[in-house]
Amino acid sequence: MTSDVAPQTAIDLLRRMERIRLLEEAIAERYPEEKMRCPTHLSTGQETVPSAIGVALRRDDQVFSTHRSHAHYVGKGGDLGALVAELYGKAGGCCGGRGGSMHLSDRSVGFVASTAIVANSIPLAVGAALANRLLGNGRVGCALFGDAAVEEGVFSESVNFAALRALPVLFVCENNQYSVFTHLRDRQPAGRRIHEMVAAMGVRTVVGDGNDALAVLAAVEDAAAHARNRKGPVFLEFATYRWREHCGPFYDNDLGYRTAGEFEAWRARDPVARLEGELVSRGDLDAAGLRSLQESVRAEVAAAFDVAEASPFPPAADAYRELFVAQDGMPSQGSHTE
Ligand SMILES: Cc1ncc(C[n+]2csc(CCOP(=O)(O)OP(=O)(O)O)c2C)c(N)n1
Ligand SMILES: [Mg+2]
Repeated sequence: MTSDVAPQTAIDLLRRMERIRLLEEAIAERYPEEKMRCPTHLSTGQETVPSAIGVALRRDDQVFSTHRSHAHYVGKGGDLGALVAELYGKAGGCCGGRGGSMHLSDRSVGFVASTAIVANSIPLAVGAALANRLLGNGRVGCALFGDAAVEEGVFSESVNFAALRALPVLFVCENNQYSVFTHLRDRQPAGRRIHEMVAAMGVRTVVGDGNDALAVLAAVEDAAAHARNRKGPVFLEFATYRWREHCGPFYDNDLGYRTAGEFEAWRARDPVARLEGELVSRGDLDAAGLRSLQESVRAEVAAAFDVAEASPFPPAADAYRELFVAQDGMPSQGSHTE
């Protein structure tokens, strides 16, 4: 029940959503400075699911992400300075400035990897879940992905194996209806509902409104308990909407692949504003408390850009470090010239 969410938990959820919103808006604003030289896929409008994952999962549960990775990292508790420095290609980035926007990794918060190839981190989450089961460590693996990922073969293979072995893994689909410019209706047969397709594979499924943050949190908490209690994987599908262009800082409603009316209808259901209103009406925050939360997040975002600006670029020789694993299983420390 969403009303059961404790005030501190609800405020934690809102703080994560504000972090994503304000950070992504700052990235969009500062992108034209050309200090962030990697492509960026922003999640403005899609703040709910990554934040709920971060609140519901344990710090050592492992999240695997996609091209749209910033929000997933921030939601899981990632360091804002380490993220922005990574976008700047600086040594202080979470991957030493060598990964960029789509290749984030930070094991200290259970954010194992993000990759740019649609669906290819899904089997990694299943592999982590298999290891967790064998090690008996009680951790849950979690794959976050978009609606297009379910069209890749490896998605079905991963779900099948996880179902067969009842692995502790969550498959979390942020269904924003689009794969770049192409709507679901042009990619999948009429009448298909993704969660029904997955349910037919023998997996517990949940479908929900991705703009209803408290309901999303309740669903993820329930799913995580299910997976952790050895009851098997859960597939969760949440309806959401990307406000900005697929890749980059701008709006692209002028391109014609979606209508301004559709965009406005989703923007009117702003998930951040909705949760703000709910917490005030629940009495978890008053207007002053909300303002001070927003101000503290604004300060965190500004500090993150300061960290990125102040961090040095990595030395050129670092480009070759840790690319290969030697026979002893340790990362190679030397340069590789092949
Ligand atoms: C295997 C593969 N095919 C195509 C692409 C090009 N591509 C990058 S993102 C993307 C759209 C993915 O859509 P979705 O999974 O719904 O995520 P969203 O961008 O909507 O968050 C595509 C087709 C890719 N990176 N990998
Ligand atoms: Mg999509």
